[in-house]
This record gives sequence, C-alpha cells and structure tokens, in this order.
Amino acid sequence: MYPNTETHPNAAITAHRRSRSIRRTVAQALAVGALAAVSVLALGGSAHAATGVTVSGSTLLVNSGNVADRITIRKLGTVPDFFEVANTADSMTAGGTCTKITSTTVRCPVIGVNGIQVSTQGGDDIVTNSSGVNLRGFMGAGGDEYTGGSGRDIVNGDDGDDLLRGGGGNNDIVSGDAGFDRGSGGPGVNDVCETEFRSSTCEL
Ligand SMILES: [Ca+2]
Ligand SMILES: [Ca+2]
Ligand SMILES: [Ca+2]
Repeated sequence: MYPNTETHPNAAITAHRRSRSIRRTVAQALAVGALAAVSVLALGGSAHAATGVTVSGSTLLVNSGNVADRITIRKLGTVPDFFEVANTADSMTAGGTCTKITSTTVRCPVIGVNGIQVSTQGGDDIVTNSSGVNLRGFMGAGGDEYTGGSGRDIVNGDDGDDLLRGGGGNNDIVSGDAGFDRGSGGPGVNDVCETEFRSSTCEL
C-alpha cells in the first residue's frame, strides 16, 4: 500500500506530497520554457526573417533563411573599397560597419576583412562570389548552385542535387554531401571536388 517505505504511513504521505511538489515544479519549468520559446519566435527566431549582412572580426558574414536566395558578392570602388552583397530574392538587414543601400543591397567596408562566410539554409539557392576574397559557404538543403571567384572557395552543398563551381584560384574545395552533385574546380590547381560528377578541372 505504501511503496518504497516500511515505516510509518505518514512517511509515505510526506513522500507523496514531495513527489507531487516536484511534479508541479517540473510542470512550471516546462511552461516557462514554452513561453521563452514563443518569445524567441516573436523576436525573429522563426524560420525566416531577412538576409543579414555584417562584419564580425575579419569576416564578412551573410546569413539567409529558408527562401530561394539569389545572392551575389562583389568588391567595388577604389579608396575606400567596399563589398556589395545583393540578394534579389529577399529583404536585407545591415549590421556592424555595413550599410543598407537598397532593400536588396548592403555594402560593407573591405578594410580589415580577409574572408567571407555565407549560409543560405533551405531553398534552391544561387550564390556567386565575384569578390576574389576567400569564402566558406554552407548552402543548406535544396538544389543549390554556387560559383566561386579567384579566391579560395570552400563550399558545402548539403542535401539536394547541387552544382558547385570553385571558379578561379587554387585549392578550392567543393563538397556535395547528400544528393547527386556536380563539381568543377575551375582554373587553378589542387582543386578538390567531393561530388558524384567531377569535371576535368577537379585535380584532386
Ligand atoms: Ca539551400
Ligand atoms: Ca575559387
Ligand atoms: Ca548535395
């Protein structure tokens, strides 16, 4: 009748009350957690907000959500030079030293930046790096298309049938991940294509 106790029945009642109290505390904690999750979603933590462009340390960061992005990255100007990031398929936000030029264009000073990181998540994305600066790309799920520039491009296609081009420069690495992926190294040497189809420009 009183499991886990061989003493006075009151001990069982006390244990039962303690157990009920713990259950109530857990339930309250879960409720608070659920509210916190709702708040995060309300603040923009949903599946998609806008394409964010900012500079963190020496890296230009481009992060988009689950839409079919059309992103190009260029380097323009003379003094001072700046990056221009455009996504014609999405609205954009500018952080750090970057400035929003139009609803689909953001510019960031080149000074102090020696690398680019792009993450496009889900959707059939198209990304072109015409900047000549080294780039690490994470294309996310979907049938994505990436075209690299004269810098070193290291790109992962993730799920979906992707087309990944390293472009000019040496030591590009294009990795298709799941799906039937096609890779090319472009001009330059020592390009690595971890893809189902490899063009003759993949040296490794
Ligand atoms: Ca994608
Ligand atoms: Ca390249
Ligand atoms: Ca893939």
